[in-house]
Amino acid sequence: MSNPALPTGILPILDADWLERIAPASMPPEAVARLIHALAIPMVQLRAKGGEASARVFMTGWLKALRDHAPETKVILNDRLAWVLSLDADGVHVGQEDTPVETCRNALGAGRIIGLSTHTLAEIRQAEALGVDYIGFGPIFPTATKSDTHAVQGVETLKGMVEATRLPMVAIGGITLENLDAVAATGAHGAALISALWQADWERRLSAAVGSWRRG
Ligand code: TZP
Ligand code: MG
Repeated sequence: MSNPALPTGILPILDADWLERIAPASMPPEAVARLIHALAIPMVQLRAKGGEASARVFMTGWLKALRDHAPETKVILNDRLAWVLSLDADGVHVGQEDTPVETCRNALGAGRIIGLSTHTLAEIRQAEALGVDYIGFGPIFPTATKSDTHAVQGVETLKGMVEATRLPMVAIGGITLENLDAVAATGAHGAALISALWQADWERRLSAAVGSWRRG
């Protein structure tokens, strides 16, 4: 069952590989979760592509910090369907090659959120038929954070896709504080960011992103 009223806006992705690479000592999960709460960020995604054990430690730790300090924020796990249930997260985000949406919906029921990555209008039409709650669309700009991305879409294509569907659309890929206004201007419901947020000055970056999205 899709939910067109799903709150999105800035969708921070806490990505294990990226966080390990930059490892800002000043980024304790509790402090990050408190700022997410203060900024009333509605949804966060946890993404850990590595081995089972380290991915589970990453997701468990972040989920606990968010539950303790940002209890209203929905927490979505990238791809790890089984852990959504065992860790009691709010939903799952899957790619085209991940666990099928039908399997996710059967496991999670109507009460939890399912997001699906899309890259073409055909995939968006499929997502509509599958009853996902929101779709990701991208990469909007070149990104170095994910290597196996599709061709860059650009904001004009994004705008066309936003206009073509009623599904909430979250833009992703290469989104920065500098190009965020152009993304907001397309009418997209949200923007997911990794590398532009999680830097040494993450507090300033996260606040600025939320502020500029809400003004835009
Ligand atoms: N999916 C498409 S692009 C991307 C993902 C996970 C990476 C986004 O990272 P960044 O650093 O915001 O470009
Ligand atoms: Mg995936």
